[in-house]
Amino acid sequence: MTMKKYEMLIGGAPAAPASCEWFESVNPFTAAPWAMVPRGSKADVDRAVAAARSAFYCGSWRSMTASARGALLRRLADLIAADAARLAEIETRDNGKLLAEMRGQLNYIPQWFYYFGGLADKIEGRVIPIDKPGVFNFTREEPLGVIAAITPWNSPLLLAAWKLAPALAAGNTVVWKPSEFSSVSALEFGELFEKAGFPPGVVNIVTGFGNEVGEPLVTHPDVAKIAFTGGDRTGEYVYQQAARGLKHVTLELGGKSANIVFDDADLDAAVNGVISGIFAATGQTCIAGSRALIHRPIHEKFVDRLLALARTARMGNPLELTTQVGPITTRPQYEKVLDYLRIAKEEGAVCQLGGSPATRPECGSGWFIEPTIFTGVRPDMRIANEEVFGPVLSVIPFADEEEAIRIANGTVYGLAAGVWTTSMRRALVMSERLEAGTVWVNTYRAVSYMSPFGGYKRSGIGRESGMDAISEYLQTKSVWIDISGNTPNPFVMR
Ligand code: TXE
Repeated sequence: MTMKKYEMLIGGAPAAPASCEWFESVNPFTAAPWAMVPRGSKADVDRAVAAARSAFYCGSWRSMTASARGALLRRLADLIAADAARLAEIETRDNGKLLAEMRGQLNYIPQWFYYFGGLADKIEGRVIPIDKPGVFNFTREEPLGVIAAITPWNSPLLLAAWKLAPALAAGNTVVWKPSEFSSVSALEFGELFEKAGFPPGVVNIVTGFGNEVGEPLVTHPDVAKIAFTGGDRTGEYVYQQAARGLKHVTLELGGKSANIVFDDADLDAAVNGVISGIFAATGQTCIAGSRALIHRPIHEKFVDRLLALARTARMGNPLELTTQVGPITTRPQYEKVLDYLRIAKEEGAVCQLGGSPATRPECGSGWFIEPTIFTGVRPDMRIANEEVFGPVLSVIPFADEEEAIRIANGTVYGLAAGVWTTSMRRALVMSERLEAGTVWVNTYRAVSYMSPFGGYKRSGIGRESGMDAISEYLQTKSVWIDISGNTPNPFVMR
């Protein structure tokens, strides 16, 4: 079978890479290549940034009314909705996540473009009742310029939508670098911008590797802001590079989120929530509830229930709608998860379930790891502190609220947390004291285009989604107009 050879999107037209090289995109279920992705380089980044810059300063985008911009975003949303099933299948082939999950994401992605499309013409400045007589002072909210959007492989289009929708609504232009492991859906998605009627160069897509495309993009002098989702180590490096150019950044990084179950919880709901928090998406989500903190009085019985439910998980082909746990997306990630299984065992954690590659016949030649549950995990172990990004749950007992908070807040991360309790007081106290950008009470893994999302501590900087996100792509200008008609003393501050 010949594989489709893709092109990038630069200045509104398909673009072959300057390197004339392509690399294979590999299907994690079959471990076989299925598409050819352009290997971009600095030369392509330079072309894409130039196109984005020219679209920002010279093209029709600049002069377009905010309402027309919003209408374009909404038209794009309609096109995504019409194409959702096809794009979802492409994502599953590219990253091995369940088709059911990717369909859910693709059907939901249009909402980001409807929401931010609606917001485009509600970006307003203020008139300041300034303390100085004879002066009129007002503010304007202006776009930043060229935005570099850098996205990972786990939810390729969803995480791109979180950046593109507010960036475009605010009037910026974009160069998007998808993950080298999941670029195909991005390149297919790119075709929709032209169909929706976006002027050429407003959105450009350059594919390739982090060091060959990501880094030249981050350090490009004409890029105003970097909106990045990925690992915290890479995020830290990107932040350092961006600092040299004093660029704006939004960083959405990893997590080691605690799912905390109290003895007064609805245990049916809590078992379900803890299992979905770690095994949905094969644990490959930044918000994975990878630490289950269980109140001592119910620890034993709760672990039994977790094991019973986890044992029923159906693994296999992610394209089958009945599959519940799919493969690990990339070979390096698979090896990383296996490493952590070894580390956890060496540290003395007790493997109650899984702990090895899955050899079930339905897993074929994919990179599968059995859903794994460790008990006897101490908060100081590496398995309790480092992001595994796989189907691996660490269970840690706690005695009371104080200890739960201490353990939950005891890592370098702070992306999300779950609390399971029927006590209103406990829900409020915990949601206040947990150091996390999102706290879910009696639910887990809920996100919306309307609600701000982001991390505390090493989980990130800035917020995506909701009203907070638009200000991440704007800068405020203060305009002063003298209306006094007087000529003031030039030697004193006005
Ligand atoms: O991500 P990277 P990787 C975590 C997870 C995972 C680990 C590594 O723990 O095991 O990160 O995953 C681009 N300049 N998360 O290596 O490297 C890269 O090409 C600019 C959490 O796949 O962070 C890709 O497009 N860009 C996470 C993007 O950065 C660079 C999602 C993310 O890649 C670059 C994914 C550079 N120097 C992994 N180097 C989450 N928060 O959801 C790489 N990139």
